Amino acid sequence: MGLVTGCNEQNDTPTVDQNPSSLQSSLPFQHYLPLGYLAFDLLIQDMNQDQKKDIVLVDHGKNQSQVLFQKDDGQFLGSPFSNALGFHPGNLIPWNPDEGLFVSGGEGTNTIRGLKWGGEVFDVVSAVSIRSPRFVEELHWPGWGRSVVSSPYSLDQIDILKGYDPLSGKGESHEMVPLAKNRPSIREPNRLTLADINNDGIEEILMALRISKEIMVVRYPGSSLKKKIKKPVAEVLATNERWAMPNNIGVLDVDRKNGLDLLIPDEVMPGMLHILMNDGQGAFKEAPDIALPEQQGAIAIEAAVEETPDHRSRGLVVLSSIAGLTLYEVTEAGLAAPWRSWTIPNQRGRAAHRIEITDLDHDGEMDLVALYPKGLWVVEGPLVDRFEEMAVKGFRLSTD
Ligand SMILES: [Ca+2]
Ligand SMILES: [Ca+2]
Ligand SMILES: [Ca+2]
Ligand SMILES: [Ca+2]
Repeated sequence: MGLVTGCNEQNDTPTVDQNPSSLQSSLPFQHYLPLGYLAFDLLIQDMNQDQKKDIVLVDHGKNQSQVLFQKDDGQFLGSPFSNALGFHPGNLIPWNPDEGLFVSGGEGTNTIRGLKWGGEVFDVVSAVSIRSPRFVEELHWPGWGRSVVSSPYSLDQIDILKGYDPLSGKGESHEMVPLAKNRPSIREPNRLTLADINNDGIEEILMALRISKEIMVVRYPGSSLKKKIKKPVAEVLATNERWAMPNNIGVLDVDRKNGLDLLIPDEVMPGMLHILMNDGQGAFKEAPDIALPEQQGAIAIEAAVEETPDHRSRGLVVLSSIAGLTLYEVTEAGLAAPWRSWTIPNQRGRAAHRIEITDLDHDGEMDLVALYPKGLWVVEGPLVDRFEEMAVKGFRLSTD
C-alpha cells in the first residue's frame, strides 16, 4: 500500500513523495503521509461507497476537513477542503453514512451540526445550539430513539440530545448531565467512551477526568415511557490517587471473561498503565500496573481484537507517548502471561495524538492509523509481525 495524496483541480494539496529515510521506504507495509496541516481528529469511513475505507481528517485550527480516499493500489487521494464543520470543529461521526449523513461537534460555533456529504465536500443541513460541544458520539438507549451525546470544551457537564434528528436539527429533549455537582470544577473537554460495562446490552457513557483522577460513568436511567423521566446522572466508577492525569480509556476484554475491562494510561510520569478488571456486573478491581516505555505518559490509547491464523483471539493495544508508539499483544492468557510489546520511537520524540486500529484494506488483518502533529502514519497488518520486524531492525519513524 503506497501512501500518496494527489492533487485535485479544486485545491492545492501537494502530491507527497515517499519518505526520504531509506529504512522507512524499505519497509513497504508502512507509510508516512505528511499532511501540511494539523489534523486534530479522524474518522475511518467508506465515503464513496467503493468498499474501501477512507480517512476523514478534521483540522481544528483551520476550521476545515478533508477526505483521503483509499485507491485501488492502497494509495490515497485528497478531496478538496470543506469548511462546513465551522469554527473550531471537534470530531465527526457517521449517522446514516450510506445516505451521506454525518454529525459533527463544533465548540466554536456552539452547535452540533447535521452534515450531508456531497462527494467532494460537506454541506450543513442543520445546526442545533449546544454550548461548545467538542466531542460527539451516538448513543442508543432503549426508548430514547437515536441520541447524540456531546462533551463540551469548558463546561462541567455533558449534553444528550435525546431523539436527535440531524436532518431537522431537532431533538425530543436536551438532557444536561452535571459532572462536578458539589465538587470543584474539572472544566475539561473529555473524549467520551461508550461501552456496555455491566453486560445488559445497554451502553454506558464513560469519561476519564485527569484533574480529579476519576473514571465517570453515566448509566441508562430508564425509558421516558415510564411516568416520570429519570434524569441521567454522572457517578464515579473508579478513582485512585496514584493515577497521574488519566485522560483516555482503552476498552478490551483482557481475560476473555466478565465482559469489557478498562485500560487507563497515565498521561504524565510515572507513566503507568492501569488495568481495571470487570467483575461482570460493571464493578472494577485494579490489576497490577504495567510500566509504559521509559515511563513516559501516554496521550492516546486504542484497543482492538483480531483473530489469529490459528483461530485464537488476540487483543491489540496501541499506546502513544514521546517514547514512541507501543503495541501490546494480549493473548488469550489475559493477565496470566506477560504482554509482549514493541515500541517504535519517533526520531524527534513526537507523539501521535490519535490512533485507530481497523482493517483498512479488508484483508482480514487489523491495520494501524496514527495521527502525528504533521502527518499520518499507516501500518498494514498483521500488526504484531510488523511491529516485531520494525523493532528488530531498529526502525525509527521520521515524521518530518
Ligand atoms: Ca472508499
Ligand atoms: Ca450496560
Ligand atoms: Ca474481562
Ligand atoms: Ca488489513
